[in-house]
Amino acid sequence: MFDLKTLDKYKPIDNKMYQVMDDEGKVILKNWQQPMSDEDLVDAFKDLLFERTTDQMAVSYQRQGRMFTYPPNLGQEAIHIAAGKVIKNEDWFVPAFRELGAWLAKGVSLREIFLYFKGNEDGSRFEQANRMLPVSVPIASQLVHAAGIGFAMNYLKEEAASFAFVGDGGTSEGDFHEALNFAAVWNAPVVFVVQNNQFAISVPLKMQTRSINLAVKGVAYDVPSVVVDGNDFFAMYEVMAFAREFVLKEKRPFLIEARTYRRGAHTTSDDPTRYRTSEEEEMWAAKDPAKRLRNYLVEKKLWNPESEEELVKSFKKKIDSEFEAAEQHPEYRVDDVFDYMYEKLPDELARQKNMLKNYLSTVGGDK
Ligand SMILES: Cc1ncc(C[n+]2csc(CCOP(=O)(O)OP(=O)(O)O)c2C)c(N)n1
Ligand SMILES: [Mg+2]
Repeated sequence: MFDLKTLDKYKPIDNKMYQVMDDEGKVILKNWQQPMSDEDLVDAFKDLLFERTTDQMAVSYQRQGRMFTYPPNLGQEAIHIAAGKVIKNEDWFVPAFRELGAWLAKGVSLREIFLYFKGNEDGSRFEQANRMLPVSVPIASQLVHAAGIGFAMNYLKEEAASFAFVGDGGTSEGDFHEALNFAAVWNAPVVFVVQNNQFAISVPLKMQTRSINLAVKGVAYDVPSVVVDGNDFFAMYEVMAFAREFVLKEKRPFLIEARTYRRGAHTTSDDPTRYRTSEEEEMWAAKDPAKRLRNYLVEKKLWNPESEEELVKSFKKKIDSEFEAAEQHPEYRVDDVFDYMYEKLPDELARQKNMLKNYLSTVGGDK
């Protein structure tokens, strides 16, 4: 179990990484106890497979020209499933954009996810997800929202944490530093989760920072922090659960660096073969989070890998029908883009609206 003593042993300045399983799914800690029931663990693995299947299908929908863009999650799923198991209904979820499994756990529907990446703002409604913010496209800007929410939770004396996600690239933005500082000064119960997937589009981590790691960035702000193996479901689950308790009890933020690898492209518009080697990709494929958890379950006789194909088939059916429902959804209209901010549209925006409508009428776009 990850506790205060463990936190003390994994000081970011020593650059140690908290890990429970090795790359083959064998537990490497002494006197370690499984942190959840066998049943919950099998559920977690099914959730992971569901995320992976959805992700693969989303990439192929985009390739078929049925969706505008999509940021693949392949390889980062353990972080998302662990977060999904820890974040409670009353907690706030402040997303980046690459946390699919955690979104689903919070109650975002597949249909909304597909609508969003089809460019339809109805996909940001998150109707069944309590206390979930929409994606904030400017990188790291969501972190200041999370800090403000944490401040509010503390002020209102609510027992609710704010979970905020960001990538390694996002830690170079001013907003990251402002949010950490603000959250620490104002006793905000915020869990900052950095998914360090080694790249910000084509920029590798070594060109992103001279810091020894990303967790160490919490030290100067007095934000306790730790580096965790982001491909190790147990390590992620334990640290997420610890962090939630910690921020609520101590009334201060916590920073997690989840070390992982983006196995797919940045988005479907990117070609990673232009900036990374197949050796590196293979090295990380060997640390795959699904493989490690599957091996652990098989070893404990909790999982029959032969049943997986049927399960994935049933997932695919469900995902396909949700995608088809998203395709039937009414298109977003140009008027919807312009009509809700001002009572009377300013001249410049009126000009832009006309220009866009004229353009769309020539290409047959606006409905
Ligand atoms: C302020 C800002 N600058 C640039 C971009 C374009 N952009 C979108 S994603 C991205 C890289 C983000 O990298 P990282 O934070 O590591 O997250 P990852 O994509 O790896 O999950 C960039 C530069 C943006 N959305 N916002
Ligand atoms: Mg990144």
